[in-house]
Amino acid sequence: MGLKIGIVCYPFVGGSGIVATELGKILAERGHEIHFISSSMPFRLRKIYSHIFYHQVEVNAYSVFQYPPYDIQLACKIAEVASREKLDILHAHYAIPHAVCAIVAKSMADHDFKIVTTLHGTDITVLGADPSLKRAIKMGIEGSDFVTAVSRSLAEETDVLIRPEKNIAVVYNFVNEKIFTRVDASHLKDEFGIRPEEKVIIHVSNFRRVKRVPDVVKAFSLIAEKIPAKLLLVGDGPEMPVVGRLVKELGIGDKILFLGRQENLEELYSISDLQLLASEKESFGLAILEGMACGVPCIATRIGGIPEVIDDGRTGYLCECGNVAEMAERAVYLLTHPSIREQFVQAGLETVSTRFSSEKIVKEYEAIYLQLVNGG
Ligand code: GMT
Repeated sequence: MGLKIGIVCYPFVGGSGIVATELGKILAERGHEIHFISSSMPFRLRKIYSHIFYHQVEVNAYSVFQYPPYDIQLACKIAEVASREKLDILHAHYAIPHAVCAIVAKSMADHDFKIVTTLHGTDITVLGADPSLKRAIKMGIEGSDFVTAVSRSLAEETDVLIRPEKNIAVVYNFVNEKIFTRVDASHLKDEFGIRPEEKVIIHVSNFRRVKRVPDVVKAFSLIAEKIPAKLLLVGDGPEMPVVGRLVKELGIGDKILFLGRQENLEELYSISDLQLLASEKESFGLAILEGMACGVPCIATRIGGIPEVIDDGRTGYLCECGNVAEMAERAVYLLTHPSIREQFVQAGLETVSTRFSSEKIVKEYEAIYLQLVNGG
């Protein structure tokens, strides 16, 4: 039975928006009708899909208010779409503001629907630690009909920080294998001036402080002392000036490509040998999975949900947060032992297809929706 599902997410670049968008696309392929409700078009929803609709939340700045009432306008839009389209499910990605807005919308709408909320991390690990927001997060969780977290670690952390009277199920993130697969992008190496003997290391993030991009640069600097290598820095964000200064101080500007925000990441992964992620908070680390699906093992920090994604010593390596020497040592080992790296690549591809495939995970969400709609 095809369901009518509303999806509320942050549409801009970021793991939660990507997961929400890919989920909507695959659900539509499976015969459901999808309604994205967001402030702008989700960035991976580039073309027209017959079963996917997009409803824009208008954010008006009224001179009488100091701040535009975005959350209220989102709640009104959800209520309007749910009533008109007779939504069965509203899937909110993030407890605040989205789950809270969905709850407000439900009380305003003249059609009843079930609320599924997915916790992605920042809503709990950062906002959940703010006492002024805790109550709202708890209300968003407890007022939802079903709550999921993208890793066991995040589910446990939510229990500790928020103490909700609600079970939180783990539904892992997934990767759209139709997009994330190794492609022939070797021409890019020439275009970027990467020599054949140079290993390519990639880091992809939004350059927020929690990502500790300076650690990536420091680890790379140690790696580059041992082997010829280039670092692709993909993304942009508040830490970019700090990163730029560090690169200058270390005198490695000629080995680093600042690529900014990019869309066709599979091409960049396809020319990469290794990924580095040095975050101090990460509920899952979607970039690890996207890289793995393109045959790129990752060395990352042993924090949050990352150990649930990387099998240490089999699909990648885990290092203590801040230990750049350990990260560099592991990287040099993997990059100078091609047969071991290849074993990691194969084990990573298998992990993607068995534990994190789109089919497996989308079916898990589908089962939750059906259970709710059928009164389970
Ligand atoms: O990490 C970010 O800064 C972005 C944030 C988001 O909203 O996309 O990422 C969170 O959700 C992703 C998708 O579930 C996870 O892969 C990221 O690990 C998580 N970020 C954090 O926990 C810091």
